[in-house]
Amino acid sequence: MLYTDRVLQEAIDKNPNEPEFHQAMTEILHTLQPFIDDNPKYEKARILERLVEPERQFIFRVPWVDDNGDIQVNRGYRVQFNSAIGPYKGGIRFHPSVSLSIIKFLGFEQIFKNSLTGLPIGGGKGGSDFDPKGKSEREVMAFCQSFMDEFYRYMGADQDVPAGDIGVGGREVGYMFGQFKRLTGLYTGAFTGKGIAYGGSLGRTEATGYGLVYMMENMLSTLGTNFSGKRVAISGSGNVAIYAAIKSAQFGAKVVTMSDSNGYVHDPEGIDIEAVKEIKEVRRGRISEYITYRSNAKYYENGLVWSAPCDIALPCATQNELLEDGAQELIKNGCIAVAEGSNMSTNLAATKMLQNNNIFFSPGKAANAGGVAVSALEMAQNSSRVAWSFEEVDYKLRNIMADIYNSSYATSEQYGMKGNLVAGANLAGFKKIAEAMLLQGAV
Ligand code: NDP
Ligand code: 2IT
Repeated sequence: MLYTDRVLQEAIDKNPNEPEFHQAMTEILHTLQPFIDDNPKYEKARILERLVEPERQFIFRVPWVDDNGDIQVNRGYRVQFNSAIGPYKGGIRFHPSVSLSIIKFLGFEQIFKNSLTGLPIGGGKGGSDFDPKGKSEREVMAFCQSFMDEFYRYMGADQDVPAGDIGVGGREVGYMFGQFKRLTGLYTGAFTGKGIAYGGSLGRTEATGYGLVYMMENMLSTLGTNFSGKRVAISGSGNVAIYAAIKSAQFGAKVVTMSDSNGYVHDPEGIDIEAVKEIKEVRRGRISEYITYRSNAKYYENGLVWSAPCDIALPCATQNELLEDGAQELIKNGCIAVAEGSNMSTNLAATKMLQNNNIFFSPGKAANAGGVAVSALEMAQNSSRVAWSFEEVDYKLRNIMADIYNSSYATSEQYGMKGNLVAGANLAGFKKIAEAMLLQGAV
């Protein structure tokens, strides 16, 4: 049995009931096979066995008092997956679907993504099954403070540096950082995605969405084209989706769809992003409200956002949101390129369908790495007590995304899979981590 297959089977057997983690491991370990075959030193050093086992993981109780005076209990998670190249780094997700499996898949992907950025950050992820939707400001604050009452002892600027993800934006980061500071008495860069008023980096809010579009810019350039005049289908209407839409429009494209968990809007004239920002960022409303802003737009409940004709697709909502049926629609409509804003937007079958039909595809760990990359720049600014301009951060981000694209593309070519960015990104990310693990001995 091949080394990768054996490790994968053992990890699946050891961690039953973790389907998302199995999915993420399967994709990565399968693409690592050619490289591992050439380098028996990795098997000898049990690198894969060590990679699939988190360094440690915490599951904790998060009790808080709601506005009726009742006590609510949620479950908190933090998986500190791998610190071979830097302190654990990765977001915190608040969503009712959060489970250990989801946090482990995200943490596992984060190891490779963070390695690809070229910056010194290890991999981790956390979250809770808490649902911020419909909660009052006070309830969200009470929850965030209770989450930190437990988690603060395991994190720190040189230890584990969380940030946002689904359901965790500037507001939640502010409440969590405030509580961390109160509990530890330390004003350090222990969190990223902070407000600009208290140590955040300019450009972090925009970074994931802008970075995603910079990745696509490189992909389109290889295809001999650019964003100008293209129709872009975007899913989601949160942080990543909104800034991907803004940058796509700045590059001359027309964003034709956006969505949330209830449905999607199709505006063939081009989405009015200011309207989406007002609905989502100011009022915390639903995307269905968009049609009150634009009479030409249509709202579809329960429909498949990928059925709207487009040239470029940017899934920016959540895992497994673009499966075989969505891929089929994109192929049918002549889409030329897909880049994942969300982590693991597609499954393996859908990815293969896209690739086999000549749709240029970038996996999330390359395409959405701009967010964590600017988080690492926020850490650098915090530790040197300086603040860079928006232009400086954006310039660095654009270069980092070009570097990630170039190294993923070059690695795919080196291993005879030219243009397969899934293989290229996994291999390029892996090489650096494995090297760091080998140099540090059996730890
Ligand atoms: P937000 O919470 O800001 O937005 C999430 C969006 O996705 C919302 O529109 C939400 O709709 C939708 N969504 C969430 N869960 C589901 C679901 N189960 N089904 C359908 N729609 C859903 O999160 P972000 O924009 O920050 O994150 C989006 C994706 O990008 C995630 O996969 C995240 O891991 C990834 N990512 C985020 C980074 C960041 O810096 N924020 C960095 C790299 C990746 P609704 O409001 O109805 O829930
Ligand atoms: O998935 C991700 O890369 C994030 N949610 C951002 C992580 C970070 O630490 O900025």
